[in-house]
Amino acid sequence: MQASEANFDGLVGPTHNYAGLSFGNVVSRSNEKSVANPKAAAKQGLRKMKRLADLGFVQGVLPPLERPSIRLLCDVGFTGDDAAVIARAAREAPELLAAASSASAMWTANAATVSPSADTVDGRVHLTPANLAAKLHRAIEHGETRRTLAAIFADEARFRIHRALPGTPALGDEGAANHTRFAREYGEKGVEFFVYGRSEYGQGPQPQRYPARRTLEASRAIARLHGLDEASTVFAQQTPEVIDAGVFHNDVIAVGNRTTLFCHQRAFVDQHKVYAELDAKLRAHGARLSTLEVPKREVGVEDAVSSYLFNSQLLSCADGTQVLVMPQECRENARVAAYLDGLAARATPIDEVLVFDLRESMKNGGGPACLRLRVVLDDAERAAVNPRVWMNDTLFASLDAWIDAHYRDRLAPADLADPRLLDESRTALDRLTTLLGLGSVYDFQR
Ligand code: SUG
Repeated sequence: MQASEANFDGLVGPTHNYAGLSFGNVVSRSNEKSVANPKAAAKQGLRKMKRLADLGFVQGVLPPLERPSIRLLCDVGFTGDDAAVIARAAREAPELLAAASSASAMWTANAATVSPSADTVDGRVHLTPANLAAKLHRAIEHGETRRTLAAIFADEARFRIHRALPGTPALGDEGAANHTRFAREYGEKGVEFFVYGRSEYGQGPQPQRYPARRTLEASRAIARLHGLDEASTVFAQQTPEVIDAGVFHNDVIAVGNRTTLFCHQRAFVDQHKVYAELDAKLRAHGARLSTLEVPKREVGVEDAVSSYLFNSQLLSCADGTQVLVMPQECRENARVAAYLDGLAARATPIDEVLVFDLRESMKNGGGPACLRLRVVLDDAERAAVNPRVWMNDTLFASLDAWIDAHYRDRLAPADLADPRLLDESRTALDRLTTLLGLGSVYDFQR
């Protein structure tokens, strides 16, 4: 069956700010309390979507969630009307108000884990929203995410949307950021690769400094829920040292596409065994793994974390060549730039690079690959997706104007106490549901 990979990028929400909420995400912590520009952030993301759509890639958009989350603030005991809830939270628990206000749903690589229909036992596309249990501001996403996914992938004969796993450390799930799928052709059965930071019940090394957000147990649970078979799944552990160096998700140190794995030399425990298992399982489907490993003497783990080289998107063009979609920080790091120059001179699975300015998201530790959720779809499945979310000239123009109309160009931590931000955000999202034909997905619309 003919299939292609669609990338669904998260539209950056109107409350984008730098609150330092993610211990272990060293880049975002270093920008804590700096002033954000939500309008610029949303436009940077939108321009990436537009350019990739213009180049012929299948590009969709996922909406932001309702923030600040009055629901969270009420759940932790603040009462009164919305303005009173915000005012009391700002006074008594500004960190909870910050968690309730994060625009973190923009990083849709964490929205869900997705298995294409070619891999699953019932022949449907399976999506499991990630519980994101490691961080409060992210743990409140999955219920709303599930609702928006259901509005976009509504056809239950083709799409199965699970509930998130129970939100507890043993089952910490970070979604597609720790999942890659390899296959000769998108529409053929492939090998699904789950990368975890630690095991709750098994033995094994653990990071010492920063938390490992995803567990082996969560990975196995997703594989079971999606009906994947043992012969076509591989589970690998992230090197604990790289987590301690700021690699809080696997997509900060590795990216895969079709039969290519592009990764750092220190990405996985028993790295060569991991390659061998992937290759062996791919062979059963008539494919071979092609690994492009970056040696640490050329690019250190710190360079990978500060440049986000591996948080690039690796995309297949219609002619079979592959492009690496990277953030401009890669050009600004001398070692990474030198590596990339060397790459251009060699025959590798990467044929071209495209560079984007995603500075606002990058300062929170979110690069090109964090901003997208990959969904492999065959032609019939693609036709069953809500058609209004596909990026094209018309949608670009209307979203660009919508951002101009509703977004601030400056948001400092103290501004989160401003009750007008809630009204502005709701007005924007209400309009957005019309633009994207989503119906009433938000609490405030119900
Ligand atoms: O979960 N940053 C996000 C970045 C997520 C990146 N996603 C992938 N690697 N796929 C996180 O750490 C920072 C928000 C703040 O501090 O304001 C934040 O949540």
